[in-house]
Amino acid sequence: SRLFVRNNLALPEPGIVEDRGAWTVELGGQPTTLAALQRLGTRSVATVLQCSGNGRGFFEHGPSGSPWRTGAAGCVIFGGVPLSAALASVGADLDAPYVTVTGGDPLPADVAPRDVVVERSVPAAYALRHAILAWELNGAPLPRVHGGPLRFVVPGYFGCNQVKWLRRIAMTASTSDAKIMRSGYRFRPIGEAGSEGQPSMWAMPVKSWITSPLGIVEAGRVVVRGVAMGGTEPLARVEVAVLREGQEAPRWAAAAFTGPDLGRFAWREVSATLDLAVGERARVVLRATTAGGATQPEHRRENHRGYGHNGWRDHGVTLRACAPGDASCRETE
Ligand SMILES: Nc1nc2c(c(=O)[nH]1)N[C@H]1C(S)=C(S)[C@@H](COP(=O)(O)O)O[C@H]1N2
Ligand SMILES: [Mo]
Repeated sequence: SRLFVRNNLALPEPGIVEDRGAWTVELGGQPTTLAALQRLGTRSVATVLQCSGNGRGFFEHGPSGSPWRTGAAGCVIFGGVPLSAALASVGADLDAPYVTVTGGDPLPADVAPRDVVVERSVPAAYALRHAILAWELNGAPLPRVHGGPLRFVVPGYFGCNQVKWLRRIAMTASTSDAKIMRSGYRFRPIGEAGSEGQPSMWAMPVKSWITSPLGIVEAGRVVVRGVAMGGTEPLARVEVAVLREGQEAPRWAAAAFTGPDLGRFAWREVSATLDLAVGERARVVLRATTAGGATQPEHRRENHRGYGHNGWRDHGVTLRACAPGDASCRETE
């Protein structure tokens, strides 16, 4: 219930989830129903769902779109049928470089459909290994706002590829010519228009951030908690550093994994303890590294839409330690 919601168009009407089993989806040119897909069995996957614009609020050039800092992400468990099994059940030819996926958003009447339709393409080799067609979220029927009755889920990829109200899946020779794929969700220099030559927002990079505390703390031993994700790779380690007044260079120490390991696409809760003296102000930062050796960069990579920020410096928090029992300890900054 606390998961962010992001829609490019209007939300489909409530009736969309009234008769879930009758929902139709075209697979490799053949129509099938959700009821038929559900007879193929259920597999679940824990994954981070994160908008490309999560962290946009840290960019200084004022990119358009919601200025998210860390709110446009959550870790959830989706349940459904593997894409490969669904395509095999209708005898679809799997030999194509891309999987192209179309959402069932209501399209405004006054705009060219290809300019607004939510249709994304992802590399077939990756999707056939990991993607599922999901009808469950955390063990319950997928809510309408999150794409119910049926949604495409490609774990480890950015949110824009997790197409809701799934209507069509096709194996394609090239990526979709829909605007959202052709020029949307492109990692591009500030001021430059989107085009096919620029990287599409597909795989998520390694990232972490602090979730608590976020401001004033009681001096003494402070437990800092956060989350860390490897994107498409398992995590190897997470480190913490305390930057005291005037200190720029971090001295990294190991943070501990505290939450369960729900697989490489999930995030993991981490914690670290530090000591702060009364009146001290310190910047606390986290840095995650994957098993493959990918590590968070210090800084964001500037880009027009403020996408893909995984820099460790911006994602730190500034803590101020007050005397235990002091009234100011109950304030927040
Ligand atoms: N059909 C459809 N699917 C969609 C979108 C959309 O507008 N329409 N938005 C995408 C974007 S940009 C994100 S970040 C995620 C957000 O998923 P959520 O709303 O379930 O959190 O859905 C993706 N799937
Ligand atoms: Mo997004």
